[in-house]
Amino acid sequence: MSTVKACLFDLDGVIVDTAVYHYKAWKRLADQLGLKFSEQDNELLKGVSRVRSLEIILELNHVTKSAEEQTELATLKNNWYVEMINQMTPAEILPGAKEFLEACRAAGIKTALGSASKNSGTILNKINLAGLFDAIVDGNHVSKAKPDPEVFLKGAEALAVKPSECVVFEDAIAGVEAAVNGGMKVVGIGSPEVLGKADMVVSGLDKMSLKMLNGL
Ligand code: B16
Ligand code: MG
Repeated sequence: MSTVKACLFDLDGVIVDTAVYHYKAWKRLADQLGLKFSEQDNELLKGVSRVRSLEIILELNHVTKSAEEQTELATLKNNWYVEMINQMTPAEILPGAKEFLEACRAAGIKTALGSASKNSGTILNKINLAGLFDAIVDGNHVSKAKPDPEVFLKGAEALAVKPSECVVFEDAIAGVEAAVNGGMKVVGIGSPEVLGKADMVVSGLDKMSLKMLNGL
């Protein structure tokens, strides 16, 4: 591809593993409501918005709730989740993430966050990484969830680069699809069996180098 001018990063599953906290908070809610919710079910919520996550849990249990109740339940879950992420520290940054962000910036490659989370600001401050992003686009700035490319297109716009000059790093299928739909190259973080639509798949940012961007 032409020279890479920007790297756009998903948050949960790429920079930190907040899925464990999402799971604990959703599980607490499910238990309180007498609903089933397993760690395997939690996989379905990765990269998915808060509202949609609750809908999925209700659907799995064949339960319906009014829009008002859903808002209350999602808020309750988020309060528990925020209590946990407020305790996060830089020790929770996934291996290689900080180093790769620093390498990008040292090479003049711009960096942006592209996350579905409305709590990304809190998380980045707690893990002390906010300063390594030139732009932050998250669930507070978009109206269309991944696989819609909105979050990444807004990131490219904020960095004043073309989509074709961007590489996205994503751990969720919907996120990989969002990048492809936006006309961007994408590196999947996880397993090739799951993230088959990505241009390249690595197990984590510790396995990534700037050199590898040229092969995309
Ligand atoms: P919040 P990402 C996503 O983050 C999580 O993967 C997903 O499980 C969560 O439901 C979503 O953020 C919304 O999070 O409730 O904090 O707004 O992977 O897009 O960085
Ligand atoms: Mg993710």
